[in-house]
Order: sequence, then C-alpha cells, then structure tokens
Amino acid sequence: MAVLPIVTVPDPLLKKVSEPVKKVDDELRTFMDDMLETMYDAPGIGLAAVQVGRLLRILVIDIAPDGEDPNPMYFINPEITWTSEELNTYNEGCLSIPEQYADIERPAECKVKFLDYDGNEQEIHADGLLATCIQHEMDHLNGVVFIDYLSKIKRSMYVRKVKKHVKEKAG
Ligand code: GNR
Ligand code: NI
Repeated sequence: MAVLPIVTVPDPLLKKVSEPVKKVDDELRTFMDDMLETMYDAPGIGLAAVQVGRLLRILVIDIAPDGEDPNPMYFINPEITWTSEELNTYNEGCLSIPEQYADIERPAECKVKFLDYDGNEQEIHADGLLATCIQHEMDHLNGVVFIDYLSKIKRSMYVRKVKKHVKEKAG
C-alpha cells in the first residue's frame, strides 16, 4: 500500500475526462487500495483516480463517521442512472482544492450503477452525504471540480488561495 501525491488546481489534468476501466484485475485492485490509503491519509471521504494522476473511471468513498468502523466503497466505471428532483446543499470541500469550501446544490438522491472491487455489477440508491459525495466524485471523472459551479471571479479567488496554500506547504 502507498500514499500517492494528490493533484491540485489549477493542474490541467483535473479538466480531463477519465477513460473507462477495461479489466478489473489485481493491478487495478492494488491501485484502488493505494487510492483508499491516500484518501484516509489526507483525510477525505472520497477520491477519484484523476486526483492521484490516473485518468481512469474509478472512485473510492468512505463516509463512515470518525470513531466508527471503516466502510470503504469502490466504484469502477460508475454511471448515474437516476437523480431526484429534490435538491440538497452541502458545504463541499475537495482534496484537489485544499482547505477551501463552498455551498453546492445537487440532487438530494441518486442511483449509481458500477462494477465493485471484484468486477461484479452493482446498483445502489444513495441519499444524504453519500449522494453528494458520489456526484462530486463523478464530476472529477468528467473533468469538473466544485469551483466550476461558482462565478469566474470566485473561482479565480479559490485557485489563488490554493496556489498560496500549496506553496506554503512546500516551503
Ligand atoms: O473529503 C471530501 N469531503 C467532501 C465534503 C463534501 C462534499 C464532497 C466531499 S469529497 C472530498 C474529497 C474529494 O476531493 N473527493 O474528490
Ligand atoms: Ni474532490
């Protein structure tokens, strides 16, 4: 297992569309384990493969509260098959936009079809934080980050703050 470096804005990689996974094999499972370790180390509740530099349609999520048993979820080639009319607003963060937050409105519930860790097809109905997190991660697979929903001026302010944060952390 390994903690991988996380790509931050304005890295152009984060704007790219990720490619479907062709085969769920041991190499892929090792990579997904590394994604999970990277996410726990950060710490975060979700991570898309592009955030650690690979343009593959893979997400890992664990929304278990602190102090409770971990509940890792792996999503390969996820597709949202349904979203609710009802919307929900969460104060979202992103490991690629460290220490910056914004209220983002999204469908409150969704259904997602995907391949699991063993390559078997699954479909789940998500609500609450899980629904928000799945949609946030799906955006990453399509080259979108939450600041893309903000005005141009706010977006540039967030990018400037991230650059400063990254610079200070390196220095
Ligand atoms: O750790 C994360 N927290 C979070 C909080 C609200 C909505 C979405 C998220 S996902 C984020 C981790 C991340 O950047 N995933 O891509
Ligand atoms: Ni994110």
